[in-house]
Amino acid sequence: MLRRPPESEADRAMRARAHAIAKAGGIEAALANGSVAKLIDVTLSEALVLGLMKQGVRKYFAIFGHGSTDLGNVLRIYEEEGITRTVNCRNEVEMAHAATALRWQYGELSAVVTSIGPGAMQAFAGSLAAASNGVGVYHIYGDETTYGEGYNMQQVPKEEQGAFGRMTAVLGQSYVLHTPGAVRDALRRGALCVNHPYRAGPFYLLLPLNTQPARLAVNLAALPARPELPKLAPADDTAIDQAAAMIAKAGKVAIKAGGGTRGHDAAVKRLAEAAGAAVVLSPGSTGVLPDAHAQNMHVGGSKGSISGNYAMSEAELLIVIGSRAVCQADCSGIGYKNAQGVININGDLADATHYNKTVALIGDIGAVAGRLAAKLEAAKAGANKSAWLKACADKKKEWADYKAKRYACGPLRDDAWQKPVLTQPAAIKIVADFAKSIDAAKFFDAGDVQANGFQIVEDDRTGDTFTEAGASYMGFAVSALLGAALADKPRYGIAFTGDGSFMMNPQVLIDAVEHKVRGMIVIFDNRRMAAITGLQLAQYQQEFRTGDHVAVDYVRLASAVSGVLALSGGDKADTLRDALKSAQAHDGLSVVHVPVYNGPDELGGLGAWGEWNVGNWVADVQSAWIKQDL
Ligand SMILES: Cc1ncc(C[n+]2csc(CCOP(=O)(O)OP(=O)(O)O)c2C)c(N)n1
Ligand SMILES: [Mg+2]
Repeated sequence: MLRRPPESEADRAMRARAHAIAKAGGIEAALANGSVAKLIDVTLSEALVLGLMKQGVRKYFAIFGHGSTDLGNVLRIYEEEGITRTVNCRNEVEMAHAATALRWQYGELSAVVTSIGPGAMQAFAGSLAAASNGVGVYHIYGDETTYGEGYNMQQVPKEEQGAFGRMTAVLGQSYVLHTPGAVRDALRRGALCVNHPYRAGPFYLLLPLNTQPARLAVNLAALPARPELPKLAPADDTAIDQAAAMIAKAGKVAIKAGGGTRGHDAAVKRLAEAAGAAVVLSPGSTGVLPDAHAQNMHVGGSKGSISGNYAMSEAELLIVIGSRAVCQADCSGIGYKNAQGVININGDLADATHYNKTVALIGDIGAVAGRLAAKLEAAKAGANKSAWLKACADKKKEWADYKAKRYACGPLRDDAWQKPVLTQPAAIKIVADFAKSIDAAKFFDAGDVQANGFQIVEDDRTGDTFTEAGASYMGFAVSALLGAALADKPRYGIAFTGDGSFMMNPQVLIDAVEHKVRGMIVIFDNRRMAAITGLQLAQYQQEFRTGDHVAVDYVRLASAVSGVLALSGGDKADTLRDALKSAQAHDGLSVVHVPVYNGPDELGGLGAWGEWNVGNWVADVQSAWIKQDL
């Protein structure tokens, strides 16, 4: 057995502090019982860990390097004393996604720790998913020394200060801890950024190699706690009355429920019913209104659905809730061809005023929608919308029939597989139904898997599907499973991924086993990046470099990792269902490989129902956009 070397005096003092905090049950309690002094002399690394703890951050995803050894030493001692947890990962993009998922799915705030340079750069790339979906996460990167004694290996090789600080500040908010005493200010800014009520995102703390071990005086009582923010809503009823009158007058009203409506299920339902509005979901808001609710028109947008896109294009009045008008969710700005006006509920001024002809109801969705719904209920404002809702219901039926026909389609002969295999929609439907039957969370990776996925899922509440539609980052779904490694109460998750997306982050095979994640990866393998093939064919009638000829045996590949159970889903619905059951019974990570069809048969896909401002569609979309007044 390795004998531990004797601990330095500084480490002993750190351990004693960590021990006292653990014993008391937190920093505040340790201060109250006097076991830890209010004014302490600590390193910047420890001050940071203490400051984050004061904001409730005790969980870390890390790949250490020479850029973070000092912080790593603090995390080791604090973990040995039982107050922080660190999981080591195999890829920084993957761990950034895991931290994003931990916050998104479980509401638990964590920090990502990297070395300087490439590790930081990779985590930074991964943080696009947090930025795009409004998810607060701390990112802590090693950074160049402040003395300029010579280039630090892996820094940006320029005679310029703070390159990483500037880069990260473009994507989120950033603070270079050039001065150790600035840690208090950095953490105050960070707290607001990662806990922002409607525009949260990544906050980057850059830790120069030489300031990490620098000592400073810290007042523990003055380290900023997590901000408690009241819900905001308009101070008077002027705009709400105006909105209520517009809704009462209009015959055809649609609600576009964006990602911001997640968790506001009750408010959306009440407002929709009071307004007599058809509700169109975004990829990221499925479940906000139960799937079977008569007013739920499913997703709308560039991919969209028959019913969702019908409601978008026919509505005379648009109520936007919690949406930042993402092009694809919004048909590149031309989704609302008949809308004469907009009511926009959002906390963010810019998002709330994105469209012209808008009555902006600024504030918390629950608070604002509740006040508006009360007015509409009193005025019976939904009473004149029955013809509209009937027309929408017919379209919903059309969409349901259209989908049912595709689910019923049996295996189709595929060129790459040289045999009949399941279609991707049929296979995804089977896995989505299975997820529902075992109450598993669903994560969707990019590509056709994602687009088919949000067209297929039939959720009844927020929180059953996590589709990273903000950045559509290939590899997100499988990496997101790792969030469960640090969750207080992990939920079984199923990652739906394509062959392309899976190979972006296969590291999760190892990390999930190491950190005891229970969950499943289903690989829908069409032997290509089919979403892009599809776009190329739709636009230019030719495929170009979106597939290869290398056959990969994913079952063998995944089986090579001890602890992973890998199975073939076969080529039929029954074999897939059996494989899912066996996979779920495994106490750990399992992988199910499903060959899926790619080709021209129209029953092999779910279609696209909106417009998109890309490729050779640009001229048409832009000429429509310039003519409309919204
Ligand atoms: C990291 C990353 N690189 C590139 C893209 C662009 N992109 C979107 S979908 C896609 C193909 C996805 O292929 P696959 O995962 O096999 O799913 P399929 O469409 O075949 O079902 C690509 C290349 C992306 N979203 N993310
Ligand atoms: Mg593929």
